[in-house]
Amino acid sequence: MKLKDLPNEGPYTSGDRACSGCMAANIALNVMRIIGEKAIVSVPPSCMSVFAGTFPELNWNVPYFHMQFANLASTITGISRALKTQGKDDIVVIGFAGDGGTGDMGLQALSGAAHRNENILYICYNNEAYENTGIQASGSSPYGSWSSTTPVKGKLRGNEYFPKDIPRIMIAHDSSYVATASTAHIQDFIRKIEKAKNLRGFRYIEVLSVCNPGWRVPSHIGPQLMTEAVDCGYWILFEFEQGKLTINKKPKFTGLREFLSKQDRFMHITEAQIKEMEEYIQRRWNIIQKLEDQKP
Ligand SMILES: Cc1ncc(C[n+]2csc(CCOP(=O)(O)OP(=O)(O)O)c2C)c(N)n1
Ligand SMILES: [Mg+2]
Repeated sequence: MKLKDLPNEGPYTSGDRACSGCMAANIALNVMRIIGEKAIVSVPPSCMSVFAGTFPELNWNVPYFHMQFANLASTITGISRALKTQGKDDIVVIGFAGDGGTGDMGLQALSGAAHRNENILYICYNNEAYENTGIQASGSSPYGSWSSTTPVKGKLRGNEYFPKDIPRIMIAHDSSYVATASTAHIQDFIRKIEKAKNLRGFRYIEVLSVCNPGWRVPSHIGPQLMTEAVDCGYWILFEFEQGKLTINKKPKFTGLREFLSKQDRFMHITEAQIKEMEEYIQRRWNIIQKLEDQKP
């Protein structure tokens, strides 16, 4: 489907309380424009649960469930199995969670669901921190980034760890479908959500999600940053299906410095840290390229 063919609105309605320019809201809106009304949605504690999912002001025009932080994948597994028992095969059961709810707190339930190939679509909007509770670092926070738990003070230069690679963890489960995406690459995004809608079994899509207060950036800059993230290799667009990985866009490997310099969470970053990030990007690229070369 082309962007122009999508309905202007979907079952994620306008009037949420997300920050201006929030890419997580943009992801919810666009996923639901593609999936349509035959869906059941569930969101654990996160920005998305706060800005769109507090009764009686829900933005979801489909059945919606909120649960505890660690058990999104188990919750949607239960919903999916109940639908199967009822003989209903045309409803997409979707979980949306942040990176903390996915790669840290929710990883155990997520791993179990992937291992059992549950019939669910799990979408992680990765804004690279526990943003909702005041910008604490998560396992997905980038190296060198400032957060309220990775301060910049004296010898402390922000986050000392490199992010864990959740899509690769999901690939290791040999899941039915795993993809990374960005709404700034909208045609690729539409294709992946459509594909996931039509597939059955465990599907995982991780979407980069700029957070203006967390990344310390102005509210208009999200799409530009996500474009730059793909160009410099910071965010690699790929998909894994039936044991085969495909890279969807080869990075140019230029512009990392400019990408970082636009975000005040990296305001303090040193030359040595930039070099370490460049090396990390290259290391990860080499691993993903090797996965692409592997035969299913
Ligand atoms: C067991 C438990 N621990 C902590 C919290 C508090 N809490 C609510 S949302 C949140 C952060 C969620 O981070 P993430 O999943 O990345 O979503 P984001 O806020 O970035 O959208 C935390 C720590 C909670 N609700 N439950
Ligand atoms: Mg987050």
